[in-house]
Amino acid sequence: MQTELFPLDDTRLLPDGAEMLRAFGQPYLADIKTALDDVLVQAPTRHMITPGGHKMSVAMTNCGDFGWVSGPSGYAYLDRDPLTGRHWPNMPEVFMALALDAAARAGYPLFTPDACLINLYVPGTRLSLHQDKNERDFDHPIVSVSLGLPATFEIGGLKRSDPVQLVPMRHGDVLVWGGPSRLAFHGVRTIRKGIHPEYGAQRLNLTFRRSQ
Ligand code: MD3
Ligand code: FE
Repeated sequence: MQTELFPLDDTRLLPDGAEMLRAFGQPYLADIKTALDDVLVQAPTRHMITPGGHKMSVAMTNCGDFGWVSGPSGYAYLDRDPLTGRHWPNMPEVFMALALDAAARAGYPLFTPDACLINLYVPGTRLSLHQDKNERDFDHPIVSVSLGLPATFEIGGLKRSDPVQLVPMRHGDVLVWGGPSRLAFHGVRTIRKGIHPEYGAQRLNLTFRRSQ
């Protein structure tokens, strides 16, 4: 049973096509931590530069066949890490297993991600409202897994000016969005101070995508 401490936790108001799977990652979390530590050694997180010339407060890296990168000349999915010139680390089996399991549960049994973007937040960090539209085919959903400190997602509509809904995300929660919600504006509110028993003063988010 889930304890309801958060007054704004009304996931019935999620956009059509978005599905919240509370604590769905739980059985995978121990193996995910081990695999993630290994990925982060091979491809450390870094603060990418936006096309507007700003340094992102969220630190990012990737695993899988392709990785999302941002730089002064724009956004792209690349098969190599520009920092090392090497291929991104392989997608760990436990990552893939969780992504496929969650997508199937949400009604996307054919989803096969080729990219996993790893976002690292420390308290004070936020991700401003944006759309994920650098993938080739928006028919594929995206699967998001939250780890460590809690966060509040802002979920809007298809226009930047649409009102946003606030949805809390906690360690082990999984959100799948596709169909009519695939291009919804979204962001992550400033992470509050705290210490997570496994991740310390950090939040990590995995987003599984089909980039090509
Ligand atoms: C879209 N990452 O990497 S997805 C990203 O917590 C990104 O780091 C978030 O946005 C993070 O591009 C996790 C947030 C999200 C939540 C709900 C949505 C995106 C959504 C609902 C509909 C569409
Ligand atoms: Fe996004």
